[in-house]
Amino acid sequence: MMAGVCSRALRTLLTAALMGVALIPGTAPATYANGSESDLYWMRTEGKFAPPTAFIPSSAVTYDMSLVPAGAHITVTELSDATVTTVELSVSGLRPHRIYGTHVHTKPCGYRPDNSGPHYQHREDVHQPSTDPAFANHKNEVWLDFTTDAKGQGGSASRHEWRFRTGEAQSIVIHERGTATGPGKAGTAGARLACFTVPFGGSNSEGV
Ligand SMILES: [Cu+2]
Repeated sequence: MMAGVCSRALRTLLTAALMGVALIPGTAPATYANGSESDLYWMRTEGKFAPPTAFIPSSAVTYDMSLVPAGAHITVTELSDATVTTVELSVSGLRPHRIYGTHVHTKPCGYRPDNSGPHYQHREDVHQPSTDPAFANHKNEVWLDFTTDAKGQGGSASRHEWRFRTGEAQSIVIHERGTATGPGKAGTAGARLACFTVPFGGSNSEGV
């Protein structure tokens, strides 16, 4: 009981701290993480999208500069304890009034859009790519679809009662349209427009 209360207080505190960092203007793109030795893992990382051919490689790669322009910005935070994982995403510099499907994928971004691998799944579907709604759904995967405002800014958040398996969640992929949910197409969201390599934390156990 006490552990629950403490963990909740700590979560609030860390969320405030992460938000505080986010509010500092002019902060250089960087990653902050506390490591994953304990039950608690927090991480905040940001990036500026650049094409895969950029002279200075970026952890944020755009494959379609008309829909995710070079220079667009992304910030991702994760906060997990023994039982709950929350992920928050915010973007700016995208096309206005547009829905972008967005998910956590299993591999880091690469030169090609498919380098980021399939979606991270808590319970893994043996059939990949997985389009069975029993597996490809927002509870078993991390979906972070968002709609941009008039300025091209947007954001979303997810909450799951499980933790990532260590090393198996490594990127955020932004797709061309909102995520489908029907049989045979669940989890699909069109072309992979952009990708951001993210150090999601996890646990060697599956958590609760
Ligand atoms: Cu995806």
